[in-house]
Amino acid sequence: MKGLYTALMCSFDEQGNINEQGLREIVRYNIEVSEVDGLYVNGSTGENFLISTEQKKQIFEIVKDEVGDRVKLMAQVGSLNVDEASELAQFVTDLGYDAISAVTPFYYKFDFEEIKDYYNTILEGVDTKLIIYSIPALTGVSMNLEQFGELFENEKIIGVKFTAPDFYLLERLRHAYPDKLIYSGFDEMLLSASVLNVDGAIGSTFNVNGKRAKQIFTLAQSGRIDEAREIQKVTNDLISEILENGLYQTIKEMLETQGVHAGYVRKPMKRLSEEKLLKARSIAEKYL
Ligand code: NGF
Repeated sequence: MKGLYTALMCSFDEQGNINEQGLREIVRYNIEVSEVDGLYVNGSTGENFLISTEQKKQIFEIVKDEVGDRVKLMAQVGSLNVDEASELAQFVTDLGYDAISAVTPFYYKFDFEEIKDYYNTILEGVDTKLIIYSIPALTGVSMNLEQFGELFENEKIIGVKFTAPDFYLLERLRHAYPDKLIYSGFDEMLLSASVLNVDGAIGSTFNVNGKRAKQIFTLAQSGRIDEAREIQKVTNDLISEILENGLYQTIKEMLETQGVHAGYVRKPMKRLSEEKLLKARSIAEKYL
């Protein structure tokens, strides 16, 4: 399960319906052009929190059908509705996904016992292994070393997608849990995380920058830090431009320039203005 996973985008049409062909094209682009090791399906980048349970299932099915066994697949099933999360965990297990992942429960101020119960409930009755999805900036949920340790006591919890700029905690986690899988979640910090010996990374910008990301990771693993730093610099120039123009919308438009029908974002996300569309195309021309 180690390596680089694209946090997969989903293609939606103007009405917000799933564009199956577009989604299949995004999958193929990631596997055949970017050559990533796996796909992280229905995460933030997949606009997961904006779609219905049926749409989530449809996306899981289409992606598995398109991928087959070509790359590893992780399914983000986390939800404020634990019943939905459990249902999706069972659904993707039946489809043959390699692992599930679940975002920490958010919005309400859940205490740690509640968070632990959430994970154990999702895992009841399914054999699939789980990666915790920790993203404090969006969920407001920060966990410390001991709390991660308590979650890891459940042997089905095999790792964490660590999307935080806390390198002290990352180093402590790596040291304390050498057998757990740690994935870096911020693409702009991939080199720094790789130096701390993470097992892989999961990122939105890999949809268009997967090759560079893989180079950074591979070079860092073999100690070629100066070369990795050069590529992280170009990557961060690209990420800065993407973030300034609108993250998911810009990545979608960049994919469109490559003949991949990535489509539109779902409301309440807004579409790019004409000016920003042109900017997205010029970013693609510069970096792809
Ligand atoms: O999009 C976000 C929100 N984070 C992603 C990634 O951690 C999300 C990250 O790649 C993800 O994996 C998912 O879809 O669930 C950033 O977009 C990137 O580093 C640019 O900041 O923070």
